[in-house]
Amino acid sequence: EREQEDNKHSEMEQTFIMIKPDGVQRGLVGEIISRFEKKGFYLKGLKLINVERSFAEKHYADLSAKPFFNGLVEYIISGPVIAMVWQGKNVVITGRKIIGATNPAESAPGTIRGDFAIDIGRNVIHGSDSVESARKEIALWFPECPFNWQSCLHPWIYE
Ligand code: IDP
Ligand code: MG
Repeated sequence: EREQEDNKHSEMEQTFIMIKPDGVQRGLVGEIISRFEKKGFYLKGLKLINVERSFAEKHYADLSAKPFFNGLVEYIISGPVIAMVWQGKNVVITGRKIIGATNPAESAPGTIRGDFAIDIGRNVIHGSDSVESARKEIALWFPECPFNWQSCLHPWIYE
C-alpha cells in the first residue's frame, strides 16, 4: 500500500499557468479557473501581481531573439496577471490542450484560446510547455513554494 501511495504521488505533476493582462481585464479569471477545477486539477498556488519588465524578460528569456519579444514583454507588463500552480496527472500536457494552440486562429473551439481569443499577441493565457519548463517557471514565480494541501476529492477523481 505504501508503494501504491508513492506511485500516486509521482503521478502528481505540476504546471505553471498565468492569466495574461487581457484575460484579467476581460473578466475571464473565474471562467479559466473553473475549467481547470472542473477537470479535476488541484490549485496549489495563486496570486494577482504586476510584474516588472526584467521579470517578464526572464520568464520569456527563451524568446528573446524573436521579433515579437518587446511587444510580448509590453503586453505582459501592461496590467496585473494571475499566476497559478495547478497539479495533477499529466497536468502539463493536458493544461496545454485546455489552453489551445498558440495562435487563437488555430485553437480549436472548446479550448480557452479557441473560445476567448482572436490575435496571437492577445491570447489570454500562458501554460508551461514541458515538465522541465514548469519546474523552472514555478521556481521563478513561486519562490515561496506552492501551497501543499490534499483535496478530499482525490479518490473520486483518481482510481
Ligand atoms: P505559447 O504561449 O503557446 O507557449 P510561445 O511560442 O511560447 O507560445 O510564445 C509565447 C507567447 O508569445 C505567445 O503565447 C504569444 O502571446 C506570443 N507570441 C508568440 N508568437 C507570436 C507572434 O508571432 N506574434 C506576437 N506574439 C507572439
Ligand atoms: Mg511557450
